Amino acid sequence: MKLKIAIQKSGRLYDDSVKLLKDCGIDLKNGVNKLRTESDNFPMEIYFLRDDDIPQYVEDAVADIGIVGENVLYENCKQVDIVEHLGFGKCRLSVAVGRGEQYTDVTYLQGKRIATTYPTLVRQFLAKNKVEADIHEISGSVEIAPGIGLANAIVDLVSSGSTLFMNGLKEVETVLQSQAVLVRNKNLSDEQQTILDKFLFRIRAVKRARNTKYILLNAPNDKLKDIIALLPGMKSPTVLPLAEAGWSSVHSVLNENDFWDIIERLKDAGAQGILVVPIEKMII
Ligand code: PRT
Ligand code: ZN
Repeated sequence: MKLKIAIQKSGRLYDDSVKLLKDCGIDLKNGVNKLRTESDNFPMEIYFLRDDDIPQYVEDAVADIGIVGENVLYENCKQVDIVEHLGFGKCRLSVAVGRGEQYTDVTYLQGKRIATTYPTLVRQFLAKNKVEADIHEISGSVEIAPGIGLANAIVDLVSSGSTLFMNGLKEVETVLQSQAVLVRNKNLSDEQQTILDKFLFRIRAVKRARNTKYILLNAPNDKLKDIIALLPGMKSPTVLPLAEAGWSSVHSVLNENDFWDIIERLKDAGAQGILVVPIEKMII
């Protein structure tokens, strides 16, 4: 028995999806063919597909699980379960209008023409905001639609915002925040679910490690109390004596989000020789 996972064949999610498998210790056989491969050391078969097809394949149990952007998943409205947010492929689906437009709120869109590749999500957004507009579905290069007079506004994915900027547009509303998620078929067998649980255990250890750093520092013993108060640690920090009397080495873990803030406070509290190193896996 092997768990079948569908990932993007090429594109923005490909590298991070393959890296996630690798970081989970799942080796892929190379060069089998471009559509599918399998792992030698984990009961998994990997299918490489277009991202738009992944929700359907998982709903139909052609694949048991899949990695896909929430934007694609919600647009397609397929019956699958989200089992984990993966923290990559982050972007937002936004409304954008010409930079010179006077935009105050969503009523601006009333009676306007909106170009998008996400008609379902746009329809839901307009209904929620009680606005009626004409949705013009196009299959790509949405950002050029206002410039060529095809639409007054667009709804498209944005990450850095440079595509909008280069096309003379400004972002005015967020329809959806999106990232890659792991989805699963609703009717997995017990055996399939057991493999998925093993995979999930590894994913969570990898995700936790990515969000955490290991920190080592030296501290004079009379400052230890203040310094330890700043460092939660997994249970509590490790404190070891240095060869030089009156000094200790303190080891702990730090959350990526609090990182700079805590480093500054540690320095102010008297910490010296601060080293910060990545963690590969983190099991709690
Ligand atoms: O061939 P296939 O159908 O599998 O791939 P695709 O071309 O449909 O998708 P792909 O590879 O472009 O994107 C896959 C997924 O990556 C998307 O469904 C999103 O979940 C996620 N993602 C994250 C993005 C972006 N960021 C993103 N910036 N997808 C697309 N973009 C595009 C956006 O459409 C716009 O054209 O990048 C441009 C904007 O980028 P900025 O940085 O200029 O704002
Ligand atoms: Zn696609």
